[in-house]
Amino acid sequence: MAQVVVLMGSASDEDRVSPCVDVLKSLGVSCAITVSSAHRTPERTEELVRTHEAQGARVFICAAGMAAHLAGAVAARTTLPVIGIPVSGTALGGMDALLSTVQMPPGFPVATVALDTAGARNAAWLAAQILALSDPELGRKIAAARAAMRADVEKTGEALTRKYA
Ligand code: RP5
Repeated sequence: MAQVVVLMGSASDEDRVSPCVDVLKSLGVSCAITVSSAHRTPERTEELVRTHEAQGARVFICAAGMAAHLAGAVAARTTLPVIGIPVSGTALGGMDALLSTVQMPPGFPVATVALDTAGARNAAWLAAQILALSDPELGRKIAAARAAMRADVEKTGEALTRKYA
């Protein structure tokens, strides 16, 4: 059973989305990842939502570029939280995907993160934080990871200070 389901609109999105899976795995969160398009495979998208929800998935993460309707299409079919990652790469620089993902009608939210890999990482962190509401051990892992990030900033900051002293 996957706690988090990661869908992307095309295999061409993979490089931008894969850091999401790395973060989920580092936190021990089980996930399933596949390709489905809101436009090219609407029936597959619907079936994936139905199947994973029935199997106990708790959060969907959806990444897409261009007219990025995948997250919205999933949000229309589930009451589970849906996180959207807009993918860049078009002449519009990703603004098309950002607006398509974020501008959902009231009642059907998509928690939209930043574009591309930065957003992919935060989608995983946000999904983990949602799961941690009912999983204190996961909450402790998230807190420990943040402590490590703080320590790293302090260490690199001090190294930089020494370099220019
Ligand atoms: C979107 O169209 C996909 O998410 C991808 O970002 C973009 C281009 O898809 P391909 O033509 O590369 O398959 O639906």
